[in-house]
Amino acid sequence: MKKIQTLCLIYKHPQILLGMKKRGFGVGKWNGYGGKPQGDETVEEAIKRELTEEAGINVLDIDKVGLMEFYYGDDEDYLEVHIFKSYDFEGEIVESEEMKPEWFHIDDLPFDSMWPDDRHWMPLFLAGKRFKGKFIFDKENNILEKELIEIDNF
Ligand code: 6OG
Repeated sequence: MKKIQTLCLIYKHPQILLGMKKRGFGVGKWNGYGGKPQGDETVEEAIKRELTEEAGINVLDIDKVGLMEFYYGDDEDYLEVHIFKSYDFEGEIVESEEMKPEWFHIDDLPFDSMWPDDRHWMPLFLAGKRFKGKFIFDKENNILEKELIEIDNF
């Protein structure tokens, strides 16, 4: 079964905001902010809410840049992750129970402590491209298969 998820990276050149996931899925990894839509929320509404709940900020612009499918081990479910970029927000970034925020220089991203797919699509993200992909992971979260293509638009 498909599970929809959202992910947003705030980009203030030359830095990107990541959060250390403090609990749940992906704990101990640096990642963008995000989560699943609730009720009949759109992915755009969901990502805005998650950024408010998890970082205490209100994003002023969001642009969908990526659409990824992730398959894990022999899990029957797979994730469809909608990836967004935001350049602007209002409010003061705060640490939450879920995420510890930190700005990283784009030349010094902590890929060793991020999901292994990120190092593949991040160059496209940073170059302002849009992309679609599919990654299959084994039980240790190593990449077994990957597809990644640049697209013009969604
Ligand atoms: P909660 O279910 O805890 O949010 N996510 C991934 N992010 C990246 N960069 N790579 C992956 O590759 C991912 N799989 C899931 C989506 C989970 C958050 O983790 C993201 C959500 O933002 C496998 O609410």
